[in-house]
Amino acid sequence: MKSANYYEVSVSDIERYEADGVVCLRGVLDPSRIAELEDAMEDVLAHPGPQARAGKFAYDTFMWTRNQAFWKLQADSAIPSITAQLMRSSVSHLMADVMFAKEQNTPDPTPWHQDQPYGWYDGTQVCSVWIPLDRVTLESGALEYVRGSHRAGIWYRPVGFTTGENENTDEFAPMPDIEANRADYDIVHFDLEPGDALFHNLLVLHGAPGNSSSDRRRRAIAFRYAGDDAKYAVRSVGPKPIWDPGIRHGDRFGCDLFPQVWPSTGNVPRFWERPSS
Ligand SMILES: O=C(O)CCC(=O)C(=O)O
Repeated sequence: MKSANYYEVSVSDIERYEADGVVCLRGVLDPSRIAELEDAMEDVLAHPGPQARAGKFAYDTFMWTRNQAFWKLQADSAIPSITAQLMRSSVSHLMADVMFAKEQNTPDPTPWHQDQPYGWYDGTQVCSVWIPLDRVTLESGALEYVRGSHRAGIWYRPVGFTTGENENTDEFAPMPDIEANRADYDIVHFDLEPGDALFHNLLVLHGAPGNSSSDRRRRAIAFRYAGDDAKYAVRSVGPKPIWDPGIRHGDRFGCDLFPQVWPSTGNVPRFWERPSS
């Protein structure tokens, strides 16, 4: 079943997500929604937020608190319902959004990493969606995954996206050099069209080559979600939420900065009216 706000995920796709740590769903967003997100991304690139990085490999985060198009995807699309089904969770909370724009002829790789050690969420029901706005191939920087790597349950140190270096912490295991030992890993990638989306577990190892295409940008927007068993985690390293969320380590989600998006509560956060601080 597919409707504006609901997409029934097949059992085989849920099982693939659980086994591989990633599943590709085709045609989950229609062209008008992709066009809205393209406009929104250009707006964010022109007006970067406090945690943004500019340049040919640009990124930004918490765009949904400033631009309604990113919130609209939560309130009025099938994406939150898909994440709840994949996590086998009764709810889905929005934890963060991140956009990645790799312009053509940009050699910068996305280093191999897991998302969860960078994030403020403990638990196993944690999921990301990666939504490309351009056709994506390996040449233009498709995401690559170490299939099934989330199942080992090992948390690796966050790696600086600009430095490629492990964060200095004993909290997590050192990140192995996957790129230098690719043959030892079961690495997969997906060629994507706008409208397709990749859903991955936040512990699966992934990275991406640079964009060596001479005529194709590689723009994508990712959203992170947490389900029933997830709790807020304050970490010593890695990025922090854009504001103090007003909850404490070990608390359940559901506050203004981490709202429930499935099932929809109908609440409309008004962050985009918040004065800048
Ligand atoms: O798009 C990229 O280069 C990185 C994306 C990523 O690592 C993620 O969404 O977790």
